[in-house]
Amino acid sequence: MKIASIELFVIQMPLKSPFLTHLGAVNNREGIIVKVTNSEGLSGFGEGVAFSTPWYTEETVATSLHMLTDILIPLLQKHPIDHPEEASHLFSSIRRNNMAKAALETALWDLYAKVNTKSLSKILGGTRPVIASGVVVATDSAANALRQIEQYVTEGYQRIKVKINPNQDYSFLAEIRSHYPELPIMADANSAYSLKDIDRLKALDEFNLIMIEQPLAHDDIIEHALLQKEIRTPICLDESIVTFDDARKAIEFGSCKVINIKVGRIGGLYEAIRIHDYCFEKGIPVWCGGMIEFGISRAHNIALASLPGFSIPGDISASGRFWEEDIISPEVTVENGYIHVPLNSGIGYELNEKRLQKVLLTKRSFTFS
Ligand code: OSB
Ligand code: MG
Repeated sequence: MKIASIELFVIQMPLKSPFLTHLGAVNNREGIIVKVTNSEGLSGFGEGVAFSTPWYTEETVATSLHMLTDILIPLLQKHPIDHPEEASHLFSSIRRNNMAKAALETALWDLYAKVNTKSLSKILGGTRPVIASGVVVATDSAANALRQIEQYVTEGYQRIKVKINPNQDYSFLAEIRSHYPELPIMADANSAYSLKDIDRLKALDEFNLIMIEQPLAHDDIIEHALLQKEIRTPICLDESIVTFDDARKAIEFGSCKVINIKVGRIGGLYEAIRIHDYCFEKGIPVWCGGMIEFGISRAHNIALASLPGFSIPGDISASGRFWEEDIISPEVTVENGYIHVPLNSGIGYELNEKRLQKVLLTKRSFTFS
């Protein structure tokens, strides 16, 4: 992989409607698009999924830019690599900053797939021609949630995830269930509860949720294991799983029965495959999480979700779920609840240069000798 240049594009786009959790609202999405070009003029793309502020993890767009500019790209300039897996090993000398690492690592995977004229799905070991699509409803009233659910069910989404917290759980879910007794529904708490809330969480068992995502602290594995013994609803961990070893320990302790894999949160596709393979062996279902992302990260998620262990519909919705116009061409679409896994080289979507220019805030370039 003879790299000739790397470009970073910081972009910003308004969401069609606010994304509300108990941690705050996302109205505008800032992100980083990474373009790695080799000596033959082929380009691979990655996306930095950190938010503008550190509400979900400790990283931000600014910390990612710093890590890429001052640490990760210089490291790659000093140590040329032949395979994206080497990038993952190279970056392991740097503590955390997983979203910054993944932004660059995923671009290298796309480039590697393109050099080998194979789809990224094939390169990663994907087996599914289509992936099942789920969608997230993140709003602050049952009335709004019902309106959105009705629309998404009509659009064919196979599974609905709703955001819950102690001010919006039992009666909120009861109202939704009364309208949709059979719909596959799950709830994501983004760490809104503590072990004091055990009875509150136990009461949610009656709604037959597919799972409850990250009820307790963002960095906890121990107390989730205690909670899982008390509730019937399977626990899924999101924020708590930052490395392969976190996944291994969570499964060994019984802290969860399902794992949400987000490429950015765990530092790249190599780690994602390791966690997938381990969970597959242990019979733990995984699904691909979402980060309110633009089309580049969405495309990487589609390739990843084509692996055999991704047996539950992920938070991989259409480009149009969040954006008036995405930065890729064609846009991601959902047909009868499924997204087709592209067969062409790399991520299988082109960057929409015109749209990129329209939403561009700043650009940085790096040349390799
Ligand atoms: O907790 O899964 C989460 C979005 C941003 C940050 C955290 C989470 C989410 C989502 C996924 O719920 C939204 C999506 O991209 O579809
Ligand atoms: Mg989550």
